[in-house]
Amino acid sequence: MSYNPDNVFAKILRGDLPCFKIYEDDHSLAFMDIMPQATGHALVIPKYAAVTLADLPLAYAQPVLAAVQKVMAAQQQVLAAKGVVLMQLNGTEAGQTVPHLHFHLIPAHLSTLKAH
Ligand code: DGP
Repeated sequence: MSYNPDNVFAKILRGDLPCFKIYEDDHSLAFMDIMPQATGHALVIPKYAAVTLADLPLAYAQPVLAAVQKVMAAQQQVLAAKGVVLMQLNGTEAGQTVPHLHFHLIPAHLSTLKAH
């Protein structure tokens, strides 16, 4: 699938749409998910026009994963999350709704774990 620069995350990266930003560096942006699956559900996205993980050059994967690690550590510290679910959907058939690569970081609180 070719990259559509009108997708919502591209607009957030350009500053055309607001977000609740929690982390940013030269390669990545992290912000709160607008439809959280648990308290503290965050998204990490690369500042690279990739639709799926397959579109991300490996040179960009390393700094983006570093951002994922930082946000995950913050969730565990600030939210006292017992664990964090990392989810990443590739393609509409997989349930991907926003066509810009993103990682879901979903804190697993004790109450969330009990519900499963
Ligand atoms: P996925 O199904 O993996 O493509 O998940 C897309 C996620 O993006 C979904 O959990 C809701 C979130 N989302 C969609 N639009 C916006 C938006 O405009 N702002 C924020 N913060 N999150 C959004």
